[in-house]
Amino acid sequence: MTRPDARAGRSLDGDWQVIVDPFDHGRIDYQSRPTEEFAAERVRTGPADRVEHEFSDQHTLSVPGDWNSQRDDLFYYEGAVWYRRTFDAPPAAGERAFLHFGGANRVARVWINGQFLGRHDLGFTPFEFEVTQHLRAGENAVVVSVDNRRAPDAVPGMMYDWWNYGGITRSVRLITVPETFVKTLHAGLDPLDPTRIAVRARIDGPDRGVPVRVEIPGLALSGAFTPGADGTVEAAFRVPDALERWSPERPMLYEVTLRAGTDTLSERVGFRTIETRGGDILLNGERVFLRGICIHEEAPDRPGRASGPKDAATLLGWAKDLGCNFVRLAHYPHNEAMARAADEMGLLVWAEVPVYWTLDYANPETLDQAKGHLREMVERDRSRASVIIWSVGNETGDAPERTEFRRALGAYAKELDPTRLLSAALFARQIRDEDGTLTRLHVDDPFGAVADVLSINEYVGWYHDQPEDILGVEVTLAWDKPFVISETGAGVKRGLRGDASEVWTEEFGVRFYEAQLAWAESVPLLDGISPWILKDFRSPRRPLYGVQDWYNRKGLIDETGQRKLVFDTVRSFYARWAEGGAAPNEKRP
Ligand code: GCB
Repeated sequence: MTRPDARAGRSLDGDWQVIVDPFDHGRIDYQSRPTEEFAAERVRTGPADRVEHEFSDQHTLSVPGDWNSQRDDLFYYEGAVWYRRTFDAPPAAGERAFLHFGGANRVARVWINGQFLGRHDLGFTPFEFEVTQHLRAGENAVVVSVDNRRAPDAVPGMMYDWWNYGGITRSVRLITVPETFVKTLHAGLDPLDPTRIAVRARIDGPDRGVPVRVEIPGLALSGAFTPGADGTVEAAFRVPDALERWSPERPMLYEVTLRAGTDTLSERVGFRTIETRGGDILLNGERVFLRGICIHEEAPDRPGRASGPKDAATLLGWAKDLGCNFVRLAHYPHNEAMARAADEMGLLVWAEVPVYWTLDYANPETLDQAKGHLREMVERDRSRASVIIWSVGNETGDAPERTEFRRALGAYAKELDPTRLLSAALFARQIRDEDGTLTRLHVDDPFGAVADVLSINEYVGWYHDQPEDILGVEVTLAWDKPFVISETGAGVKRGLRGDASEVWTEEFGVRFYEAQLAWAESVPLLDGISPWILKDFRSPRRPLYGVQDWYNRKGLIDETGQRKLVFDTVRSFYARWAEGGAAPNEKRP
């Protein structure tokens, strides 16, 4: 549903009682038969009661939040945890109630008052259940089991470079709406005819055919429209001269309001166009260079997952300080507040699904799961002017079944939303001369044929070669399309000072970025760059004692929020590119 945060109802954030369940005892009995043992919420009623588990206020976890950062004994935990909380919400006549989860990683099963509502298998997108019929006067109880075990056929799969944070990681709300209500509301410029504003909505409930009013007061637009039999509203307005298009420099947003019967829902929407022409990315018809930074969904001021508007404002505020007009939200859909904040603050966004490294690419069910991620992310964020790129993968390689997988996903992205650009973070082919010197990066991953933007992750000077070896390296592309460096970076331990030849030192980092960005400046084909990464982040692949300690150290900022010297290195290049028009793509005619 659109704008769960703006709906009447109540937050269910806060402390939830929990039972940690490493052997799935709550779901499977000792003979491996299904049971609803924990969902039944048994409590000890007296000294003779032989129940062997119970929810209690002495054992709680905070929601939203991952469990790994809240309890030392759950730091490495991959398994099931059962959550429970109660609330009073008497059912009201003429109202409907929904239980909305912003996200839970990964498989969530939900019960209310002992009734199973359903499950959701995707760790980074919202889901909800209608509970109108299940609410009762007095106390109601919600039980959720969340299981973050990795699975070979899941998306993401078994191997990735970020922490597998488990839990109800995003906010939970009990939402109340009138019987007939505006379930979804999306608006933007009509991609086929940008002289028109298109508004699409879905009315749900017994009166879904009722005529609705759409209003955009800031543009003095309003009109009455009749939904189709399924409650779909398709409204269009001619773009008035007064419309100010959304851009990073002036992130203008307009209130779009839809009234259906007794329900009213508003969205803040920016209007802009995004397209490519030959090797250029055009925002509102003008060439744009993406001064970017990659971001993981980690909190800026505490360990663990980020969530909500405050974290989003801090993280994106850091990106603004860096001089960015673009952020890559890696490697999965971030919480809803991120793209909303990007809309408000004026940052272009690359949004991605966790199709990463090794997956069971030949398995149709794995593809279905990847499509699910994409569908739920697009459905949630399709009104965000900031979002310009849907990315369907990262470093998956070019084996035929992998390319086929991404092609299918790319086609699906275009079907869901033809208005945005399609990309994926690819590898370039490294061309070397006889003595091994890197001379050229050639981008010809077959996915490039269907992508709108060719993007590569490139770590010359960190995983191989020396930082300066990038200087003079030529880039060639198999297609005349925009070209972006979606990642580059080096590990730096903040505060570790030394010689620029010593890895992990701040000096090495500065050396690395000075070479990378000087080179970037010299590549006229380049349309953008997003270094890896804004902030150090937890990773199970980074155990090096005293240096990494389970953090990937490629952040420009460390895990406590302190900036490394590299922050200023990148910032000074971006300042120059923003001011003087010295961005690489402005050097071509
Ligand atoms: C990559 C991956 C990213 C890693 C990064 C690294 O290419 O896309 O997820 O964290 O490199 O630090 O190696």
